[in-house]
Amino acid sequence: MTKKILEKAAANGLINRRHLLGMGLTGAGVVATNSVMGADAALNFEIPGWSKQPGPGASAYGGRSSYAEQLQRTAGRPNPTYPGGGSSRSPLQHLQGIITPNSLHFERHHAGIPDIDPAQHKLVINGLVRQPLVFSYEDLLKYPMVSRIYFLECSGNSGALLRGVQGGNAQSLHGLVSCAEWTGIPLSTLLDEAGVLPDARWVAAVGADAASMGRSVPIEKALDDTMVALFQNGEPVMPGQGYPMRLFLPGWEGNASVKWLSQLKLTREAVHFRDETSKYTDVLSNRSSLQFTFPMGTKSLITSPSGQMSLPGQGLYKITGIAWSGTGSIRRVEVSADGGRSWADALIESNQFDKALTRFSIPWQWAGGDAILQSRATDSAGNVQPTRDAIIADRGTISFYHNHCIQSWAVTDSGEVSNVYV
Ligand SMILES: Nc1nc2c(c(=O)[nH]1)N[C@H]1C(S)=C(S)[C@@H](COP(=O)(O)O)O[C@H]1N2
Ligand SMILES: [Mo]
Repeated sequence: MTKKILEKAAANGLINRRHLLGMGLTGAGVVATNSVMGADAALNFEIPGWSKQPGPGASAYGGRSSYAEQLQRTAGRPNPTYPGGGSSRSPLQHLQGIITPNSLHFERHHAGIPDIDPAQHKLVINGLVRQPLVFSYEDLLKYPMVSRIYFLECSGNSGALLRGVQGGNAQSLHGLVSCAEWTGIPLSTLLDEAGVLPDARWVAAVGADAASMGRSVPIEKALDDTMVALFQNGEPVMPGQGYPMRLFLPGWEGNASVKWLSQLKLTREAVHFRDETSKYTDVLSNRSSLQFTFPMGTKSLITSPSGQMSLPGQGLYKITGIAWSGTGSIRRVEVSADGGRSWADALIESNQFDKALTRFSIPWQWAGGDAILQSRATDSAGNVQPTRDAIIADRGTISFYHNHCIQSWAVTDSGEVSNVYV
C-alpha cells in the first residue's frame, strides 16, 4: 500500500486526528501494525467449531463472553477490623465509550452491602417540613422520573498519586470513577410535597446500612439536580450501588450520594456527620481544613496505552481515554506525547454530557524511543485540569482527596508503559 504522509499535530508522533481514518491496513489500536490480514486471506479459513453446531440457547440473565473475563473489578480485600469496608475499582483500561456496565461499577462501602427487602424499606422525609412523609418503594415508582447520564467518583480516587505511589495502572490508580444512566425522582419533587420551611438550609441524608452513613447536603443542591435514583442503566440500582434507592448528587464527591437511602431530614445547620468531619474534609499544609468541598475537579486520563501495558512494536496506535468535570461538560481534551512540552487536540468520540464521562482519542505514531503520554481536560466553565505540582503547591500532600491532576504514563524504548511523575 502507498505510504501516506501523516500530518504532525504535536511533537513525538501525535498525528492530526483526521488521519486515523483512511489508514487502511496499517490498523489502529494497541495492536502490531501488521496484525490485520488481507480480506482474501480472511475468507479462506477453515470453518471453526463454533460455526458447525448450535450453541446454548437464550438465557434468563445475560453473562459475558468467556473471552472477556479479564474485565474484572479489583475485589475488595476483607479486613477483619473493618467488616464490609473497602472498595472495588472499575477496569478503566478495558472499557470503551462512556457507560460503565452495572457489574463493573466501582464500589465503596463503609459497612458492606445490606440485603434490603424493598417491600419493607421506607424513605422518611422529616425535620423542617410542613408535613413529614414516608414513602414505600411502590409509592416512589409512581412518580415521574428523569434519566440522566452522570459519572460518580469517590473523592479518594487518584489520591495515591499525591503520595507518590510507584507503579499502578489505570484501574488501581483511578478506578474509583464510573458512569451510568441514573433514573430517579428529582429530589425537588419529593421536597415540594413535604413543603420545605423557610429556615431549612440543609438536607441530612442517612443510609440504611450498618454504617448509618450520613451526609449534609446544602438545600440549593437538593433542589437543583439531585435525585433519588431507583434505576441504573435501566435495571434496578444494584445492591452495591444502593438498592432499592440512593441519593445521587451529580458532579459531587461520591461520598455524599448516600446509598440505601432511608432518611432525609431538613435542618437549619449541617449535621457534621462523621463522614464530613473526621473524613472527606481536606487538611491543608497549614493544618487548617476545608469542609464541604463537594464538586469533583476537571479531569482526564489516558486509559490506553496506560500503566502496565506493553506496546508490541513501533507503529500507529490509538491513544484513548476519558474526561469528566463536576462543574459542567467537557469542551476540550489535549494530549501530549512529550511530557507536556507540546499538545494536540484530541477527537471527542462520545456525547459531551454535563457531569458525565466523555471519551477522547488521537492517533499516535510511535517511532520507538521514550515518550511521556499525558492528557489535559478543559470544561464548559473554563476550568483546565492542573498538573500534580500545581495541586501540591495549592494544597500540600496531607490530604489526598480531590486529586484531579494530569496523569503521566511513560513509554520506554522497549514499549513498557508505567506511571511516572514529571
Ligand atoms: N449508606 C452509604 N452510602 C454511601 C457509602 C456507604 O458506605 N454507605 N459510601 C459512599 C462513598 S465513600 C462513595 S465514593 C459512594 C460510592 O458509590 P458506589 O459504591 O455506588 O460506587 O457511595 C457513598 N455512599
Ligand atoms: Mo468515597
